[in-house]
Amino acid sequence: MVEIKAQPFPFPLRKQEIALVVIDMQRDFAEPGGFGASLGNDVGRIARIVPDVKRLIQGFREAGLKVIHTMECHRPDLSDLPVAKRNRGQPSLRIGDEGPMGRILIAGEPGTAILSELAPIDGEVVIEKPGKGAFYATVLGDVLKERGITQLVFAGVTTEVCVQTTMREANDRGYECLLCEQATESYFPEFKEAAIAMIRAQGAIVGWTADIDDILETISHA
Ligand code: C5J
Repeated sequence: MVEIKAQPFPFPLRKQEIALVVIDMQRDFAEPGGFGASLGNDVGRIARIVPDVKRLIQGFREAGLKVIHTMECHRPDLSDLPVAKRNRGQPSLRIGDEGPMGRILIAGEPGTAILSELAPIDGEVVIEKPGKGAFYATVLGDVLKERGITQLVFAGVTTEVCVQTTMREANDRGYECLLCEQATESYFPEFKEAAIAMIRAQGAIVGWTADIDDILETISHA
């Protein structure tokens, strides 16, 4: 059996059944003027992981493996935006408001787009999701089933919000989940560290975590 070196123990790779899920690498979370910045966050932290996320995506593509992208966004008429989500917190701009990159977190707006360096290529699935978890109110579960995917490697942002929520949703649905430590980030370094510790605690209760080079090395030779 081929294994990826991981924590808390090696991840048993089934190459025909694995896909990379890149969560919400959108301008709204990584660039000034977007949703993340409107909440007072240092978006530079997110921009810094772009080269590693790109390397991971490239490695999956070169190994002939599937890459799935997600985007947190809402319909222009806000019909899929719960009032409680729109009203939460005290941001300088709320979801749906006009910002410097268009309407915040609205499908089709420039700021909602995936960062150009990480843009999906033809044939890659893009899941638009109204929630933090990528399974809620989307076709992700059907897409994975149709393609025979049972193992998911995760990258993207933010570690403790959309990445961790989606990993927990996937884990409850029976997927084996592996988080790439260098290809995920939080606005809060201590939250990233805590999320990684929580995920792999108690014998990988939510999933495994691994170094990018160990993942890339193993999938390229499997
Ligand atoms: C947040 C996300 N943090 N993609 N979204 O609101 O993690």
